[in-house]
Amino acid sequence: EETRATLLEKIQAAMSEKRFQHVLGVEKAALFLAETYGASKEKASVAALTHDYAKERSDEEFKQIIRDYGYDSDLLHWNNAIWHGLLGAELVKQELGITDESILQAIRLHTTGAAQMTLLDKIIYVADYIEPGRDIPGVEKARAIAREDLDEAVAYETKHTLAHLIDIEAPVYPKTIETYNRWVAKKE
Ligand code: DGI
Ligand code: FE
Ligand code: FE
Ligand code: FE
Repeated sequence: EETRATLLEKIQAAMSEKRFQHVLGVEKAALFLAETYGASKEKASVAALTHDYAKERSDEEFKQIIRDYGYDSDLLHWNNAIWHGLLGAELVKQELGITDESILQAIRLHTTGAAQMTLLDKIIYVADYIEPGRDIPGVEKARAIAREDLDEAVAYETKHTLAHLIDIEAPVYPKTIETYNRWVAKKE
């Protein structure tokens, strides 16, 4: 177990000052959501602080992790956006010594969400989107929804993220579609 100060030092050393400020903002938002919805504040804090730990690693390092850890080679065709959480969780475990599976899962799912999400997964997914430093269009609406209904906030974020990906003609990761189908799509 690391002290908070040691953990913060390692995280700060792994990223730009701008990204470190984002991470501190996500922690603030995650603590608020944990308080509001009754999750562990300790876990929300650690997951928030570590969620983008690996974002500045090279594509080569991620490709090596895909090979070394035996991930499906289809993952080789994706990019940093998809790798930094899913594979970043392995680096958080190895390098920061965080072994709590619920925290590692929240890190893995923070970019795409998932059909099945725990309270902690939802908190990190939403906190990443609404943290005080974000200025994406609609973020004020997302913050207002997140104060009232966490599942609605997951749906709002998922819908707007997918709409943005389609707008810029980015490839959509299958898990992102699964998240959309579970949390946004109307049941027939
Ligand atoms: O790491 P952050 O910038 O704090 O935020 P994030 O991890 O939620 O998202 C990182 C990027 O990933 C962001 O530009 C949106 C993008 N993204 C989310 N879902 C998908 C995706 N990119 C692609 N190509 N496909 C997806 O399904
Ligand atoms: Fe991220
Ligand atoms: Fe996000
Ligand atoms: Fe982030």
